[in-house]
Order: sequence, then structure tokens, then C-alpha cells
Amino acid sequence: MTIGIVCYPTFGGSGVVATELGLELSKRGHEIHFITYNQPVRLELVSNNVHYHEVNVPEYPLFHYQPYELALSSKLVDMVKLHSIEILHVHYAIPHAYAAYMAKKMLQEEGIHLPIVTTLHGTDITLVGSHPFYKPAVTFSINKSDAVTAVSQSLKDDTLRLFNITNEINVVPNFIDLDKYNHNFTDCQRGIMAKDNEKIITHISNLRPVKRVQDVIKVFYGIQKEIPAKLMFIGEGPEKEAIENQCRDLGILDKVIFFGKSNEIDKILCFSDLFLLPSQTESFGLAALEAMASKVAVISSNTGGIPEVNIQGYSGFLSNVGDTDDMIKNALHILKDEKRLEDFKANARNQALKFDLHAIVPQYESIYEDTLSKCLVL
Ligand code: GMT
Repeated sequence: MTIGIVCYPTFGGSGVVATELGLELSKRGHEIHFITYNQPVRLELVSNNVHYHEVNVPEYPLFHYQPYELALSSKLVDMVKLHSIEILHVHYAIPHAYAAYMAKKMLQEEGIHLPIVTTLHGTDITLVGSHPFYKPAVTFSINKSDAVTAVSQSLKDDTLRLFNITNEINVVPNFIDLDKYNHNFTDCQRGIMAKDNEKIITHISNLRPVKRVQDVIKVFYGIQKEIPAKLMFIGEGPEKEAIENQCRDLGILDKVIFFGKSNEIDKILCFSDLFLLPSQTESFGLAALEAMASKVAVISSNTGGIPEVNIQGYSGFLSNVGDTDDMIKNALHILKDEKRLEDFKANARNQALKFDLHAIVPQYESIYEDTLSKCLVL
């Protein structure tokens, strides 16, 4: 198949999933065209069946807001015609599903049929999409897609609760390329980051308020009062300054290492013991899955789709949003006993195996095939 993929090219989970999906589909013989405003961060290799087409939005002083949807839908029309793209998979409803629908309509005028698969990722539904300013357009573009997927059962339920949806929603969970996390776990160069007796706690996110990064610091503060520990903080975002100040005020700056954005999270996760994800909302929690694939136990909130990924008392523990005392108690329960820590780490890896890309990517392929054959009948 010749497949177009539209996504956000940044460090967000939806862009990561879209990129990994495209790369795996290309290995399975499909021709992939990424269409977005920057080269996706995890798209390191452009091979003969992986292509990247940049959407340009020329600045014009008359416009207060530059019309990205317009530029994207025009680019989609051009690329579909030029490369005979058979199906378009858009990740994140806003504004991708809307722009895709406009492209589909323009192409229809020329007798070209373009089926659209929309994947809902989380904040496009729970935070941004359900805002009254966007809701009618989001509802419309979900209902007009030829197929819709959500990354967890919880996100599907939220979508049906928040919008008036007439389309079927298929749950296709996020996935992971386990080969990337197949270290032998003894060559992690842990000694560079911490002393032998120190436990390594990690958090990765885009440091937006929804991630509750202040809770990460509170939980770490509670842990390091009881046992020697270091915190690895990966990511950039609006809360960064606030958490640096929080660490300074608590007197723990020397125990926290800020990495900024990183393309080497597998190396950091390799020497981590515990991953913290206390989010306010989280449709899936891809970062937790990446940690689990690296044999890292997870302390998280119990919101959204996280319970579909992190299993209570097995791969880690889940607490109510904001209940940092419970998170500290659970973290210490795991960390204070070496045997228990090793069991949780092994369980985390075991749980991650359920999300192996070899099991999940074929689900997208069958959705493409079904959608294409349904559209041919129409
Ligand atoms: O919040 C983020 O981490 C970014 C955001 C995105 O759309 O890029 O993540 C959402 O999609 C990820 C991939 O499907 C999910 O793993 C995240 O749980 C989800 N974030 C939220 O729901 C807050």
C-alpha cells in the first residue's frame, strides 16, 4: 500500500507512535509518505520507501494566525496526486482530521477517492478537542473519517462520552519496538549517574501542567528522605522553571539531573529503577510503556488509560491523582527490598511484551485493508 501519514513532528507521544508506525510499515513493504511541518524527531532514516514532505506556511502580515490547515490540505492534495497515495492515516484529530477531510473533498472533485483513518491520541479529545471552540469541528471530522481508532479503551469511552459520535471507534493500543530496548541490562554505565547504593528514579514528559511534574518532585523528595536516590528528569516544557525552583527550595538540586529533550531515552531508562508518571490525565502513557520495556517499574496515577498499561501490584502501583503520600509509600515498598525491586522490574518488562509492535502494527494494516475494500464497494 502507499500510505500517507500526518502527525505532529515533535517529542509528543502521538508523533512518536506515528513515526514508529510508518517505519515499521515501510519494513513490511509499504510505501510511506510523512506529511508534516518538520521532519518527525524519531524519523532518522529516509529510505527508498520512506519519504518526508514538508508543509510550508508562508508568513503573511495580514494574517494574525497563519492558516496551517489550509496549507496542509493543499499539500495533501498535491502529494496524493503526485505519489498515488492510496490511504491517509492522520494522528491527532486537531487539525489533522479536519484538513484531511478538506483534502478528500477536493480530490473527490477530480474523481480521486482518498480514504481517511483517524487515530485519537488523548489531549485532542480530553483537553483541547472538547473545548466548545473546537468541539463541532472535531465531532464532524471524527464522524466523517472512514475509520477511527483510539489508543486505549479509556480514550474510546471518553470520546463517546464527550462527543456525539456516530462512527465506530476501534481500540488499537500504542506499541513498542522491544528490540530497541533489548540491552543486556548490565552494560548501562549506571556508574556515571549515581553511586552504587543510590536508586535511580526517572521522569520523562513535555513538562506541561497535565503531567503534574510538581508531584514528581514531591514523590522524589519523599523517597530520598528515606533512601539514597537520584532523579533523572527528561524533557522540556512550560513547567521547567517552576520545578527547578521547587528543587532549589527543597534543597535537592544536587540530586536531580535535568537532561532536556533527548533522543537517547533508552540509554537513560537502561539504568533506571523506577519511573514516575503522576499525570492529571493520560490516554495511554507511552513513556511508562517505554520505561517498562526497559525493565523499569512504574509509580503512576490511576487516570485514563494508564491502568491498561501499568498493572497494580505487578508492574508497579497506581494511586489517585495528587495522592503523593501513597505514591511515596508504594515507591519505598518497591525500592527498599532488592528482591521485590527485581521482581517488579521483571514484571514490568513482561507486561510491556503485550504491546510488541509485531502484534499491534498488523491491526492497523487490517484496518487499512478493510477501509480500502469498503471504499471500493461504495
Ligand atoms: O501528552 C503527551 O505526552 C503528548 C500527547 C500527544 O498527543 O502527543 O500524548 C498523548 O498521546 C500519547 C500517544 O498516544 C499517549 O501515550 C499519551 O497518554 C497522550 N497524552 C495525554 O493523554 C495527556
